[in-house]
Amino acid sequence: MLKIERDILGKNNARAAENRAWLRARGIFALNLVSSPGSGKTSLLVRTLQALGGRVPAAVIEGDQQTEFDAERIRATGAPALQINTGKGCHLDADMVARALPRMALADGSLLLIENVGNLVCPAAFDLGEAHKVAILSVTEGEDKPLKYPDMFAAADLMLLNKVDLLPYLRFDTARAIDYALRVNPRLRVIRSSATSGEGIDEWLAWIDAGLAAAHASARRA
Ligand SMILES: Nc1nc2c(ncn2[C@@H]2O[C@H](COP(=O)(O)OP(=O)(O)O)[C@@H](O)[C@H]2O)c(=O)[nH]1
Ligand SMILES: [Mg+2]
Repeated sequence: MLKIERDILGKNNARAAENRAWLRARGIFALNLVSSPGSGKTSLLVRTLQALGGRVPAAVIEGDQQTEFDAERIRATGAPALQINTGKGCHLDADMVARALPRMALADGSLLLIENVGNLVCPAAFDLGEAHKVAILSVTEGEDKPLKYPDMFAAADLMLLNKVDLLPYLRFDTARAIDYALRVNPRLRVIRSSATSGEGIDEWLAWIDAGLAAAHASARRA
């Protein structure tokens, strides 16, 4: 079992490194959005694309076990989206992304948003070649999730604490949730967000802009 897992992850890491080099050469800033189902990944992406308003070329890879629903929600904003259905699989892997990249006609310097399969466990172990994993935790999930599913929060560089518009209706201790997440990953950046009210979207866009600038600079050096 251990050997099989090592082989699978080793192969995935090699493919992810190829993706990372491919993206770097083109100055493309790629994010891997990970969370449990229903935390608001697609809603945040729609809101983000609307707020960007075409200012930056952006494209989306949607991962779900079944259906094209999320890709259709993205395309309604005018942004291109490619849906990957993983069937029985509980996460995207680097090879799936490698096969998607050349089919997407991505502009140099663009933003690539990858919505992973909703699952707080499997996607943590699989590097896709992204610049950062972004974990979304919604306030309806309970503040204990970073401690129960630490790998995901340890692998992420940013956590969007989403659905904060619902806080008045819940017993959710925001400070405790953030404290738990930081215990697992002291370097984690946290942004409180709401895809519904738009809270935090400016801060999230500023974080994206900084990443895009870094990706562009890195492509110029390459
Ligand atoms: N109140 C509230 N609802 C949200 C927010 N973000 C997403 N939702 C709702 O949560 C549900 C799941 O959202 P979706 O974007 O499909 O989540 P995903 O499975 O992570 O892609 C939908 O009914 C959304 O309307 C938010 O910030 N506030
Ligand atoms: Mg979704």
